[in-house]
Amino acid sequence: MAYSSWRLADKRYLVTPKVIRADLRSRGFKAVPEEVVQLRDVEVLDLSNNDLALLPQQLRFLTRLKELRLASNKLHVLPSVVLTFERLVGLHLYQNELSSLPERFGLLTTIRVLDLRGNRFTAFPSAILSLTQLKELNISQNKIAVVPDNIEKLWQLTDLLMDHNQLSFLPETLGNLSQLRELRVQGNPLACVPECIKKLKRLQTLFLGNFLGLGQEDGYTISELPEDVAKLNLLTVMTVRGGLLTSLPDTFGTLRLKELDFSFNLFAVVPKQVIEVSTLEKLNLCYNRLTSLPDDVYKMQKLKTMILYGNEIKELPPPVLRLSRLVMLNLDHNQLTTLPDDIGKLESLEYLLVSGNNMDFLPEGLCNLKSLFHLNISDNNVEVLPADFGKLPRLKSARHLHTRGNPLVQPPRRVCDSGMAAIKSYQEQLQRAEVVRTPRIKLCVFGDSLAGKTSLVYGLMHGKPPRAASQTSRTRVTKINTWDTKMGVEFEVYDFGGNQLYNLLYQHFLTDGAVNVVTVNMQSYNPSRFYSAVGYWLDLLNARSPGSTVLLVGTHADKCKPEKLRDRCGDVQAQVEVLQRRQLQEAQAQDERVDILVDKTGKQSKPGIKMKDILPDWVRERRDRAKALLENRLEIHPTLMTVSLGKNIQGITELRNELVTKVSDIAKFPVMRRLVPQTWSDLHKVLQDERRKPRVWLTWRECLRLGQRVGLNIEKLRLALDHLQLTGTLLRFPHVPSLADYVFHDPGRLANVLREALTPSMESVLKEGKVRFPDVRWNDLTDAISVFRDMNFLSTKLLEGLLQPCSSEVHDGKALVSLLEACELCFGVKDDSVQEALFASCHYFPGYQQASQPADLIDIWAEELPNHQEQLQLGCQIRGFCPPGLFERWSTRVNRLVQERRDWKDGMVAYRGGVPVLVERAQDGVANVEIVLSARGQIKEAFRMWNATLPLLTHLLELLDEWPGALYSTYVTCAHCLKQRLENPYRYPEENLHQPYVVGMTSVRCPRSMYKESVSAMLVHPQL
Ligand SMILES: Nc1nc2c(ncn2[C@@H]2O[C@H](COP(=O)(O)OP(=O)(O)OP(=O)(O)O)[C@@H](O)[C@H]2O)c(=O)[nH]1
Ligand SMILES: [Mg+2]
Repeated sequence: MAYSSWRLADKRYLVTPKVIRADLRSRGFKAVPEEVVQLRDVEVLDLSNNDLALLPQQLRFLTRLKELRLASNKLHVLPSVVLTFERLVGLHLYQNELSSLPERFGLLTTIRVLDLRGNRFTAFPSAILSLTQLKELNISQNKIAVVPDNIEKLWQLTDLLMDHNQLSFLPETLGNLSQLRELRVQGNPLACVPECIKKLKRLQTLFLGNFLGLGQEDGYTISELPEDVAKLNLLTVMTVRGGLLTSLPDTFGTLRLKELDFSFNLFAVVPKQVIEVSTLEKLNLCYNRLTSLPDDVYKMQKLKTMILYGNEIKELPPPVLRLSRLVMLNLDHNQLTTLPDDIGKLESLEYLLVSGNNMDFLPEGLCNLKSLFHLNISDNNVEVLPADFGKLPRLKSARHLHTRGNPLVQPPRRVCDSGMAAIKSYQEQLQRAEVVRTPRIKLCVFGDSLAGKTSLVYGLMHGKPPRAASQTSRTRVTKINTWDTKMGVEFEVYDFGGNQLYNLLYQHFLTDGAVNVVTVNMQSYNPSRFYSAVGYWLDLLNARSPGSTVLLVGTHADKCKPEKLRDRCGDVQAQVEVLQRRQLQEAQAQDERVDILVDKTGKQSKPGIKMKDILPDWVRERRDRAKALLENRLEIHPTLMTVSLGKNIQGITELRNELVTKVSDIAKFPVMRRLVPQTWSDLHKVLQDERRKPRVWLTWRECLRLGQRVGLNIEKLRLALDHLQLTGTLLRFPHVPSLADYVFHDPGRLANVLREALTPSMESVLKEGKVRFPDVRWNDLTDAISVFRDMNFLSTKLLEGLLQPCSSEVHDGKALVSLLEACELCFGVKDDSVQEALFASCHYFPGYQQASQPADLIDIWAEELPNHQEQLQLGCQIRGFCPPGLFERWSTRVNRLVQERRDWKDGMVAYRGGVPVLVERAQDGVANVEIVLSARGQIKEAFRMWNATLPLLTHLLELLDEWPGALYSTYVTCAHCLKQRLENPYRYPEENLHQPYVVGMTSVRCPRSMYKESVSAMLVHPQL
């Protein structure tokens, strides 16, 4: 019977004297109460945590006593009555002031457990050595300097705990304690790992190291572990805290440890031997010098606890996310700036501690940690919690969420402090709210140079013609204005410059969902100029966003006589009709071609399976694209509206009304909804605020952060950004790999950067040379300009200088150059042999190149195909209209895939994988463009030739994908015809490109030779 609720006032114990266990802890006893003597049956007497300095002699009547607990009292000497307990098995004397034990103590030979922790022993009490039954001895936290040799007399010891003493060595005889399961000698000034431990074959737990654990360091000395450690094959727990370890013996990985603590050592990487310990469940590497985690960390598949606080880890690499059993991850006080997006993969994670890092952002993925129970993000720079944070299913209690020391604004601090329920309801409320807003829509104004675009925009916005020349000076790239019509809609007007050079850039500014105006100067119009003045823009729009709405506007009406104006308007309209018919026919023809392709490639339909289900993916994509194009025709307003913006203004009111009517169709312009989620409207506001800062773009991560601030999770953020893209307020390119990280929240700034690069003003460079390039000599500057003019290589330093007007602290010249590279306008070329900084690094802009094919190509590409070689030729035919800038952008994109390239306006020769490759662009007929890629080599090199050409073609097709209205097909030219130099060589259609070569394929007959000759299948079907 236990008697733990004893109150002295209540003397019931006298009535029930059969007390076996008496719990008299923490009663403030200065002396043992007399009544205790009467507990004759007591076997366990716990008097811990009182103020006892003595025990009464009468206690000797407690003759059944087996366990006496006297911890945390004031004993200076062992009370002599203790020596009378002949049955004593356990004696707990820890936290007293004992400094010695009487010799007679050795007579208590029944003792098995003796705890003398935290006393004042300066020498090992020799009386203990007589306790031959002793199994567990704890003499930690004393000042013992020597363990006697005859410790081996305690041959039954299983647990020997001697942490935090002053032992500088251990006797060899300790190795004879063959029953020892646990040995702790942590916090002693041991110079090395004691030799004797290798003999302790039964050892399961070993604590070494010099760390005192109280913020004190006692001269770390253990700098290596002996090879022998690996022989302790029953060892499951090992601690070497506070050493100088940087590496481990090779055999360490063979240990079958479950817990390993190497905290406070000097490891700079997680040793591979630790990762090899596949049984490990708990790993503590806190306060080492880790800066990262190795990729094979995932191999520790049993790991449940990983403690890494106090290192210098900057990021969590993806392999960590494969530790599927991880329950506790402690990364407090490292240098993390964020957590991986897919941290949610750690399905078992319950404890995540990341306080004291540099995180200013938490990924949405955090909300997928479905087991998360405890989170500490204190002392970071987090302003915003992920939008679904409140939905974390197990993180319910405020006690387990620590957010202090963060500048939280969303949800605000007071909400965060109120706990998860408050956070959840705050976030839900945010999602539900909607606001009424004036809708905004993107309006693009196109037209020839000087067609009157800027004047028209001015007229629309101000209701009067522009007076000052400065109001209509030549538009460079695009100028963006917000125009409030006061008729329930605002337009974000993109007024494009008419200069042909800017054609390269349209792909960055044209997006779906805009309303478009094509202006034509009626004063200078004549029928032969139709295509450049009007047709080109209609083809451009049809290629980029088929189905978009277009209004045609004739400007300079005041400069035309009425009948001339009527004739010219009539001609424009008639030619527009012809062009639309042509576009329709092309779309139909494409559809028919794809139908044939579907027939050819669709496998035999089986009963119950529709043909479309068994088409190859690429054919299905082609078919969907052709059908979509057929359905989405440009919607061109039937009459050409004329305006005058001379001295008097005319036609503007009608045009304004027409524009407002056009966009009021909500089915066609869904952005016209007046009611939008509050969060979208808030996002718009914060993005507008960002425009005040000198930034050209936001990174995707910054955008996620802003999204979180207004309560948008990643999916909803994407929807909101799509909406803002439709309204013309921002631009982003999630499908262009190099640009996926950029969000252009202020497209005008992007236009400025592109303008500086594309129409570089060398005059201003020369004029401001001293200011912009203080460390460049005048002559070098003029040389660099000549190199650019003659060879199109623009010194990177010069380019950075050109971009200076757009640069800021946030985006310096280098960052802006990277932006140009990401826009695929140019690529860097380095020449290591050149010393001068001005010439060592250059940028090449394919868009500037005007030179024709150089005469001296023969060295690389002989005019005639050498006899022993074959030519593999792949082609892409783009019909009707070729997207502007396509070839130039492709040329930039493939730069990293080729070596030793030489370029001219319509081509390039280079090596890829040692194979020479020739690429040529040719205009075929009026509007068809062919891009042809050829490689040469022997037939046995067919694999290399495919590898040299096919990836280049794939990149071209990827770029074409951005133009849903572009019509194209690919082919493989017959190598037989090429070899024979036949005119109009046969083209094997594109399905061949999708049918890889397999060994055993027979050769392919050449149709041009009336099927008499043949060509190796290796040159028709790709070798992959
Ligand atoms: N009389 C008359 N002059 C016009 C009209 N529209 C434009 N202009 C003049 O034509 C010139 C060119 O006009 P802009 O509006 O700058 O032409 P733009 O199309 O913007 O030119 P870029 O931006 O260089 O491509 C200016 O001098 C205008 O004043 C018009 O309807 N009547
Ligand atoms: Mg203009």
